[in-house]
Amino acid sequence: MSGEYAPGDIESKWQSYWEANKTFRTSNPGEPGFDPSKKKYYVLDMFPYPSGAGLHVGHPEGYTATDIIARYRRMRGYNVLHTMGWDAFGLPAEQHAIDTGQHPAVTTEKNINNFRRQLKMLGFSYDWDREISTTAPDYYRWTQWIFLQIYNAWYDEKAKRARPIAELEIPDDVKSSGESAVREFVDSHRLAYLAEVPVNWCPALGTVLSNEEVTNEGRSERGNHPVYRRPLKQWMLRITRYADRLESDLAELDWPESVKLMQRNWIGRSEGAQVRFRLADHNGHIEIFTTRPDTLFGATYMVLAPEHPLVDRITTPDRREAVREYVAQAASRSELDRTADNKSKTGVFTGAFAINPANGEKVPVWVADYVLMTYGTGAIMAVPGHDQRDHDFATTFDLPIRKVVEPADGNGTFNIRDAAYEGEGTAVGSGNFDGLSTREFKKRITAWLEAQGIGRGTVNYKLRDWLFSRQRYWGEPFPILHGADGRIVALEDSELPVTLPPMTDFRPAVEVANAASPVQITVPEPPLGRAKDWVTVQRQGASYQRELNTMPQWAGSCWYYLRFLDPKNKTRFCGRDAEQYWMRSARKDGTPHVGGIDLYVGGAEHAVLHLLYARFWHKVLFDLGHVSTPEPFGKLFNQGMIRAFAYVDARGAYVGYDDIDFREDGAFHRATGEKLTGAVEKMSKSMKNVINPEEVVHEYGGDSLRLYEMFMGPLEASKPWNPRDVPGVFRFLQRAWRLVVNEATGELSAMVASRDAEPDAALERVLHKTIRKVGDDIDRMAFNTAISAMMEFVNEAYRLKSIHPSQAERFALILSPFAPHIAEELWERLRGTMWIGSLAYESWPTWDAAMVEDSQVEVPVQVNGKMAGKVIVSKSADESAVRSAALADDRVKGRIGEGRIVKTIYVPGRMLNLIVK
Ligand code: ANZ
Repeated sequence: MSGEYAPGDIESKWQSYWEANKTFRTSNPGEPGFDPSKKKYYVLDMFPYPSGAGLHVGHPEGYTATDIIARYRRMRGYNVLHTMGWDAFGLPAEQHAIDTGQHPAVTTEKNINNFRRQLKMLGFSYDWDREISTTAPDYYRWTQWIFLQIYNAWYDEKAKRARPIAELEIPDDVKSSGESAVREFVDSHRLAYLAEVPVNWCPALGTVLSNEEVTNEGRSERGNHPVYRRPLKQWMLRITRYADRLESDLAELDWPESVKLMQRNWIGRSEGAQVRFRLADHNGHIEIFTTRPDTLFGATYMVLAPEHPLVDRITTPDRREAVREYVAQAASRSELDRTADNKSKTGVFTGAFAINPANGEKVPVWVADYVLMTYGTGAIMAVPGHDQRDHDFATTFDLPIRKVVEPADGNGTFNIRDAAYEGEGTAVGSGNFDGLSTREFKKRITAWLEAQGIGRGTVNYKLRDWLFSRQRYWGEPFPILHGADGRIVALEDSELPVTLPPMTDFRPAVEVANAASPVQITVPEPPLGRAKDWVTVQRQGASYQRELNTMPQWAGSCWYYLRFLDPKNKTRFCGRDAEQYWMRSARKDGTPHVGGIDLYVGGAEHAVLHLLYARFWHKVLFDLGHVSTPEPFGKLFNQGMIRAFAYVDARGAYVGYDDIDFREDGAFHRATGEKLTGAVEKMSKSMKNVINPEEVVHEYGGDSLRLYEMFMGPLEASKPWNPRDVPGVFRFLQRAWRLVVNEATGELSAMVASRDAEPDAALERVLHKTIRKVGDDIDRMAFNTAISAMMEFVNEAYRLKSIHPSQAERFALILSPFAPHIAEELWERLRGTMWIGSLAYESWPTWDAAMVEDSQVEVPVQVNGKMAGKVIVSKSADESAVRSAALADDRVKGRIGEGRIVKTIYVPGRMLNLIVK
């Protein structure tokens, strides 16, 4: 073999070796090769959606990080589970299939093959025998099974957990009302239910979208199409029942605080009180929800949501027409639009009044669309002095504004006429409660309201139930049948999977709006409706229709980490032993950890939805006894976004890298010679700054790509790709190679000393430090600094022009998690005939405390309290030794000048201060 560093050759050699020998195959408990004495480590990547474009540089970023950790942990003696699969259902696959005229199954398979090939080029140590795709019937069979678990469960508020629907107690009065009443009662408790709800209908995509898939501008995240509100019968999952647990269990998780905060905001827990206002001229009352019961004395009017059931009843005859008109008009606006932060508020007076329970005042009741029926009680007490929305409204309609909270800092310039004061402070204008702090007031008034029987403390959540139907073809079919009488029948487990019918025309019925034909906001039948043979099912003599919607893309990714544990299991979603081994973890004190996956790495864009939905499914499975931990992802890490320089010419047109000549003094257009301006941007085709990882691999090798992505900066940071830096890490690998291999002969290089020689002691010290640093840095996920340390080690070895084989071997071992191919090759060449096989399960090299202890310290020296210089002294040096070292230093000498030292203050190892007169 020739001796040059040829990544292409050695990388394909080792990839074939790992594949042929199943080097990274991982055994489950009970399987041959399983070692029960080892601890487990489950490190998971967010699996990719296999797009037609192939891998982008963001994928290898997180995947290299987890691969480093997986390889490192193996060497540290753990059983490591490290897997990869495909999140392959969903809109883009289908959109692509529609654009190209190919069936989504065909496109998806092609894309998966391409992704797999590209990932293998990077040498990731996945157990490929565990590969899964959410689109495979033997996978989605279990997605359907979990849906049935959810469908066949209800939430027991007392026990605070889900229970099988069979255990739901039916009240006697329901029982006595007959079978259909019982069925209705049961259905209304299921965690999956059908409901007519206002949905986000996107005609251009031909589907309903979840709130999360709609932008603040009311357009689809995907494709930026207009989205309309309309009512539709949809499958909903009762995630709201889990709001409190989803919120409170966050505290236990080792996640970035920013992600926890986003989830908390999404769940939107708010503590407050429900208060009844008696109607002045009717029987009955209006119940409101407020987070500020302490402002009750400042409530000068009330507002009902336009959809509130009381609106019709209390509106006085003279106001009826105006109110009806307003309510009709409000119905066409989306919630988003209604709650948008804007000063212009609309509304109408109902003619009715209610009584403020705090002071007995009569307050007018209005209808306004800034109050939503879907939050709290759908009615509010309006406190314009202390709520800006109410302030805007009161200003518009000339309603009284009253100050009942004085800012604590006594801000004298504050004027309640100009704006609401929303902060806390001291109560004023509140009768007996005056002078109380906001917090104290809240407590007292809530107790008072409770004592009066007109209110109570409550908690509300912003979280809504999860809309779970999509009107598309390329998704999991529901295991649900509809009877002719409207009855819903869930399939039995034995009837799964319900596979997608093969269709040639799977396009959604889309509408494109234009001036000539405005969109029709009626929802056409989903594409599955056209698979006539599939749709109708005969069962026990009756005819049923299959559910025509499919599940959203989130479904498959809600539980894939569980299937990885036991992907071939034919009788369960995953085996119990496998689940308990890989998911259960103990804290240092032996108590179980909330979540079983030891490390989950992915982009911050999944902070809310995927992670929240998966936690919800996991908790349902936990409640039903199918999994053994209450949380799936114990530790989460978000990688930063990789961006890249985009270059424009003087006209502002983007210029691609291929047309650029990069020189010392800047970037120049190859053809015109024009100097270009560059700025760091998100990678995008339109800005011509997309880096194709495959091209980088072809030019420099997979090891260099891995190393570069880890060397760019801290993993969590957003950072720009710099094409000119890739050769830098390539050269480091080449130097490491030449340290060991003679390029001309392919033999070991002359720098590799004889095995019989004594290893150089100074290099040995540097090596021990490097081993410690690289290990610590991997634990901290600070890969860039680990790489710097290895670079320094190589420099040191070059300086000495000699390295002992045992030192080179240990270097290869610590390099191996980062650049596994070259490390395997160096290891093999160093071990020579002593060795056959991979280094993947070698022990991580050890370091000696004595070897890494620094024997010298740097002590700052001050003269009269001002920094004068530094001296390097032995750790054991005493005051007089440090002082003489200081007096020998030119800068210190200069500072002392003609002066006389009258006092010496020495803090051992930290500081020397010379007092001079
Ligand atoms: C009186 C009040 C006084 C309020 C004050 C706030 C400040 P969060 O924190 O988001 O939960 N509200 C209640 N139900 C509503 C609905 N269905 N639609 C629109 N607004 C509603 O917000 C709770 C506050 O939002 C409640 O507290 C209520 O206004 C309003 F100085 O009540 B507050």
